[in-house]
Amino acid sequence: MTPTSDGLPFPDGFLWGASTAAHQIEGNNVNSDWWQLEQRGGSATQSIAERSGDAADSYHRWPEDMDLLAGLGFTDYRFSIEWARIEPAEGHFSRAAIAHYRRMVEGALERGLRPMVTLQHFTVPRWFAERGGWTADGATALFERYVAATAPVIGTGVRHVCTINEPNIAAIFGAVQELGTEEPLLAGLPLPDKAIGDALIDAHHRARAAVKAISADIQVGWTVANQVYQALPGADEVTAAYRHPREDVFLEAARGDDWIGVQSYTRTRIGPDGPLPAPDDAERTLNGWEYYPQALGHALRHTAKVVGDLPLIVTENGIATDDDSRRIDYTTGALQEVAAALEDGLDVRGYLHWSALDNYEWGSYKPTFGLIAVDPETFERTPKPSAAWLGGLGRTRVLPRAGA
Ligand code: IFM
Repeated sequence: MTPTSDGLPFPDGFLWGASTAAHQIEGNNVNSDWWQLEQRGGSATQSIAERSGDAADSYHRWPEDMDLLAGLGFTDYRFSIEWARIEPAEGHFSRAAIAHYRRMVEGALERGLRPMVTLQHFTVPRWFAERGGWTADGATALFERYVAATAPVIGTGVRHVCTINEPNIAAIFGAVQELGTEEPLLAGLPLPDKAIGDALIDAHHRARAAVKAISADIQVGWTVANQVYQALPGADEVTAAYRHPREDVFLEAARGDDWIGVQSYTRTRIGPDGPLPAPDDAERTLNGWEYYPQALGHALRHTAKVVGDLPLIVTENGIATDDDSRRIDYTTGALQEVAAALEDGLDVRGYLHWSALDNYEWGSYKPTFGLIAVDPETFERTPKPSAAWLGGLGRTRVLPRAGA
C-alpha cells in the first residue's frame, strides 16, 4: 500500500470491524462454568468482584447492536457463539440456540456485516467443567463434536471462523486457579498450565478439521493474546525463554491454519531477572495496563516471524478508558502501526476493535473497552465519538495523516 498525501490507505477487502464475546455481552449464560464461578464469588483462590448478570442483554438486542455497527460504517463483526447454550447438557443440542445463532449470521449478512464467528471464547458448559475440563479424558473429542454441531450456524455465509479465543490466556486461567492471585497482573503473566495448553492445541486442530468438513471454503484460525515481551539490554535470551511457553507455542500451533488472529493491548518489558512493571510515569488504562499503542506493531511483526506467510488479522485491539478521546488517540496510534506493517509487506487482512460494546470484563464492568456505551439498567446503547470516528474510517479506508 502506498501512502498518499491524503493519508495511509488500507487494501480493498480489508476487514474493518469490532469484536465481542458471548459471555461478556449476552447476559444470563447460566449453563456456563463462568456463571457458576460468579455465583460463588470466584474460586477458592480467585475472587470475582461482579457477576455478569444481564450483561448488555445482547442475546436479545443483537439486531440493535448490528444496526449500530453497520450504520457507523463497519463492514465486519466478530462475535462468539456459546457452547453452553448450544449443548446445555452433555449430548443434548439445543435446536433453538442453533437457530438463534443462525439468525445472527443472517442478520449480519442482511446488514452488510461480514460475520466472523468464534466458537469458544473462554467459557465452557458447566457439565464440561464438572467432568474435568480440557484435560479430562475425551474432552477434545467433545469439543470436536460441538464444532460439528455448529454446521447450521456457520455452514454458509461465514468466511472466517476462530476456533478458540486466546488459548494462552485460557491456559493461564487454569494456572491462576492453582496459584491464586487477587491482584491485577501488572508485570508478566503466570506460566500457562501445560496440560491445558496441550489440550487446547489438540482441540484447535480437531476443530479446524471439523470446520473444514462443514465447508472447505471457511477460513479457519485461532486468536492468540500477544503480550509484546520487550527485551531490555542483556535480556534477549531471558525474554525468548519467558515468551515461548506463554505465546510462541500457541503461534506455532497455527501453522497449517488459514489465518491467525493478533490480539494486542500493551507490552511487558523483560530485564535479566524477568518481567518488570511499567515505568513509574507511564499512563495506565482502567485495568492497569500501560498505555502503549505501539504494541500492535510489535505483535504483528513477532507473529509474522513465528508463523511465516500466514495472513494476519487483528481480531482485538483497544483500551479500557472512560476518556473517549484517549480511545481515539490510542486507536490512531495502533492503526498507524498496522499501516506501517502493510507498507513493509506484512500480509495484514483486517482490523477488528475490542470492543463494540462496554461489556463484562471477566469479573468487573469497570474497565470500559466499548465504542458503544450501554446503560446497565435500560440497556440503551449510546455510540461514543470513537465509534463514529472508527466506523467512518471504514467507509474511506484511509487513515488521515497526523495533523491532517
Ligand atoms: O475482554 C477481553 C477479551 O475477552 C479477550 N481479550 C482481551 C480482552 C480485554 O481484556
